[in-house]
Amino acid sequence: MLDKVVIANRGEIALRILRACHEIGIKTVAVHSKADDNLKHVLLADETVCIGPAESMNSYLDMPRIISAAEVTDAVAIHPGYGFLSENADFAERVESSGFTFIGPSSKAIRMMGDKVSAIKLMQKAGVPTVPGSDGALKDDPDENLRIARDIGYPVIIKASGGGGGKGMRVVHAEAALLNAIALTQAESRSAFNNDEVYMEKFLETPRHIEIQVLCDGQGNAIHLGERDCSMQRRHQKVIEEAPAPGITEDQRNYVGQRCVDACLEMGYRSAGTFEFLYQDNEFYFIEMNTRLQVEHPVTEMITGIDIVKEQLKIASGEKLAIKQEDVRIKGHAIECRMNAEDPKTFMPSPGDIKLWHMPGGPGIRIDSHIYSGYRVPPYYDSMIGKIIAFGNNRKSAMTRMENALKEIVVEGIKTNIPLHQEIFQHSAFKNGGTNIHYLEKRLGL
Ligand code: MV4
Repeated sequence: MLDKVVIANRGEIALRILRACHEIGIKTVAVHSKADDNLKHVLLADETVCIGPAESMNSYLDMPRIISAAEVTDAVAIHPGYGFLSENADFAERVESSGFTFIGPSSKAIRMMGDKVSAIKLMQKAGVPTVPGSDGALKDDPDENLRIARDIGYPVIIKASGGGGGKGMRVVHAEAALLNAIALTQAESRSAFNNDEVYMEKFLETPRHIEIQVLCDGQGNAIHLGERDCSMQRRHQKVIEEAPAPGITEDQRNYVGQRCVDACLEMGYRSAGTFEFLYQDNEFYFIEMNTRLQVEHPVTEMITGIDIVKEQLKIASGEKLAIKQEDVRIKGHAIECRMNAEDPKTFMPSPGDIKLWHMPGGPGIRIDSHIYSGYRVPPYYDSMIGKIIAFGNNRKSAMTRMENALKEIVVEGIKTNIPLHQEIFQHSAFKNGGTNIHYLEKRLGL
């Protein structure tokens, strides 16, 4: 097993990684900014290294400082968490070439999936269903591009190959706007991603966002852990996630899950990963792969009983995956609410002193949070302050437990989005399940 791991992140996920390490006897190094010396995982870590000022650019995003911290503490591996450097192929490569283990996929896999055109090509080769589209990057040929769009049928969407997560996309509703939209998206992505490659897809108007979790050891063993529904979102920020996705049958799950496993084996993928799909009219369409641990991983852990972070650590230490696909049993239902330090109406961040922090409990309630009474939420980072996860034998039970848990929460000193969650749990469309990605923004009148 790994001897000592650098946790190159902050907040709840840094604490989640520390807990997994300590559970299996791995020593931890918390690297943190000057604004973060009171973070819960920093107080609990075996060793700590201050790597720079509050600004992420010179701390959590500073590759040499993080690698130096691993060197001075004699750590053997680095866990990047999510966000920050987690999907930066150059970072993974520098970690590898400095002689440390990157707890995640190879830099090669990160690079290939980071390039959306090459990711889609790989998926098609493995039999993963993709969105009808341009079959690769668009060429500098207006007539051909007009023909491709006409064949697909409007509306279409132009996406930057270097984009993802909502950056560098443009919807085109009619032929008259196509060529200009391509040129604009190219120009934007050249300046934003230093890559002007763009591609075209049929624009799906009312999809759900459903993703498949995979675990692979890079030694020929890969499994999927079923799906999560992440459709409840605002401006590409997920608000509520759940697993399994309402209405998805076991046959659908097995089919699309197995195609994802095939893709992992095809590319020799290692560690945890997530295949993002749009789901509309009973069909799955691959859009992107995330090569990191995700915020919403707990809902999958709750319905499978598998500790995804511990599995990442075991895989990184060279162990073979001990779980076979037939051992993966989906039981019950889990829902996660992301707690943010923000105004529930305006969504403006609300950092500050937490005067009182009281979290719910009881059967089926899990809290993943680094917050404690007396902690000050700094203004420099993401406003997520934790996650409430409710598990039940079925969706109704998980929903009831979450509704009751939300009522138990007391946070004083800052504003949170708990009132927003309470409101969403009153919506009959959400109670019924299966709302699409536009539901929340429409319902909020945005
Ligand atoms: C799409 C789409 C509709 N049709 N692609 C946005 C983020 C990036 N991951 C892909 N995105 C989308 N791609 C086609 N062909 C709609 C979106 C989209 C979206 C997807 C998932 C979750 C939230 C979203 C919000 C707006 C648009």
